[in-house]
Amino acid sequence: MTEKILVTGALGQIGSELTTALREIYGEKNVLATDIQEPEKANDSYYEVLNVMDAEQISEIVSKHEITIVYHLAAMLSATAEKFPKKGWDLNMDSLLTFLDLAKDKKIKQLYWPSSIAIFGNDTPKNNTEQNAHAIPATVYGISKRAGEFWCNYYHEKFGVDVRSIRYPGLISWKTRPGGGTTDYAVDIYYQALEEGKYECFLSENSALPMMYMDDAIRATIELMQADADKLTIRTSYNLSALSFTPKEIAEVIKKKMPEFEISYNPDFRQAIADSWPASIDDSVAQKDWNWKPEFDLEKMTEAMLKNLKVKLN
Ligand code: AKB
Repeated sequence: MTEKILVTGALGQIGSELTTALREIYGEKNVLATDIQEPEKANDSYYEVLNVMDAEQISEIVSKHEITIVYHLAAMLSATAEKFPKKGWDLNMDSLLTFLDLAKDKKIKQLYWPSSIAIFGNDTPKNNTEQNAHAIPATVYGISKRAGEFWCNYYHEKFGVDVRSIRYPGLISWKTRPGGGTTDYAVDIYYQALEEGKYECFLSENSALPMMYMDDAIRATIELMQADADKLTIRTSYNLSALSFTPKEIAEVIKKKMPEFEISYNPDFRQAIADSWPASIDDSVAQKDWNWKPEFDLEKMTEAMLKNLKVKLN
């Protein structure tokens, strides 16, 4: 049977690229893109406007399109959720529970939901943070992702729901810009390097954070969803690692390609968020369970970002 897939947040940073990748595998008309924005902004022939806070609408769309698999990406990220805590919590949590209930009631057979390195907190060991490291999140976003992980595990254990999840690090991509995250600087820096020749960073020069190029993240997501269920030992969310760098280190690699590029530092409220997150992640469980392996290092990613953005911005 051909799968019918629903992607929420399909116009977002991950959603736009994941939708394209899924359509290459399952076919154009088997992957429904949904987002809160109006269709004219979507420019997509298989698209529905969907407010993920509306459980009834979700249920209607799932039955109308005979959806079997959902990638539920719509969420409020760390920096925005600190400004709108209650809204962030409601959006990130209520919508997840709606999809978990649909899976429990066998209306869909598989669910993907992204978690984040934000589940870790100030007391978590910073380097090579392990899968089950002590985790008291310091942000609303982190609290919602940690609680969501527990809900996923609970629905799996209690009702046999096939829900799978990855704790994404900061994701770096050139097709669609991120919005409202703390790791967004590592995308902005490439745009500003090409547009202005300089960048003022909202984090301090030595703030090391785990990061990943989008191509790796998309491949990881699809590989996890296609992995044998009996190989998976984690139903909260998998640690995933690719890169770890500081603003100073990424700036140095950009400078190798653009010697005139300059960076300055003016940390804001996002510094405290970054300080509460790990600097690097141990993903040995993902490697063991579903053979995860990243392909992009900082040099290779910088080359791809500058090359593609140059074309896009011209
Ligand atoms: C954010 O910065 O909020 C996200 C994340 C690490 O989950 N990119």
